[in-house]
Amino acid sequence: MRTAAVLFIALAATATAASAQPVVNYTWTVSDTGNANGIIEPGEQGLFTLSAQIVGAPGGYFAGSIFNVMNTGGLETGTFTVLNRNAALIMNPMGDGTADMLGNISAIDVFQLPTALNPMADTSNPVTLYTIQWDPGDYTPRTVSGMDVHVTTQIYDSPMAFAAVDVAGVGGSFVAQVVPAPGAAALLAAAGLTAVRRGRRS
Ligand SMILES: [Ca+2]
Repeated sequence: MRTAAVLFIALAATATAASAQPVVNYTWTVSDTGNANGIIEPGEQGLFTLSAQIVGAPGGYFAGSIFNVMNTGGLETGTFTVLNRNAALIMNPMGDGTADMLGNISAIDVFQLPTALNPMADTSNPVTLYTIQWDPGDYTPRTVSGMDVHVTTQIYDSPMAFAAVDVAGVGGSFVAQVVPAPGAAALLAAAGLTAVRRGRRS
């Protein structure tokens, strides 16, 4: 009973904090260097793009973050080849997108000064932070996945703000498929459809 009561109080406190404080939600999109269908086919590299959306600060915009990209499955089987930051967010361009042996990328920094000091600031919300390119090396069929973890997250909480403020950042995750032949995924999907149709007829 005591544990349940403590848990309830903790949850209530969390809910209150979430409703009162701005938060930044990070989201990944997956594409590729070929036909951009998000399936990594022979000759293509994966493109993983991270965006940040501020919730709870009307007129606020992204200031910066230091974060890691964690390999949650199979990324060590290929190589991160390029890191393309949003051109507005290169005030402190630490971290070049190089992954370690385990496929993790550490301490990437994106940051911009406020519009009052920096007319080129990107005030989009959501805002695209960067794209990392991943070369699978070979096209053995497999699923790879990753997520972002944030050491810090800062925003300018209004259009007039001069100083960045620390807020909570909620990381996101991505999943991508590597396939051995062009159209393999489409063939697999077609085979699945055929099986479904056959199943319905019988
Ligand atoms: Ca593709």
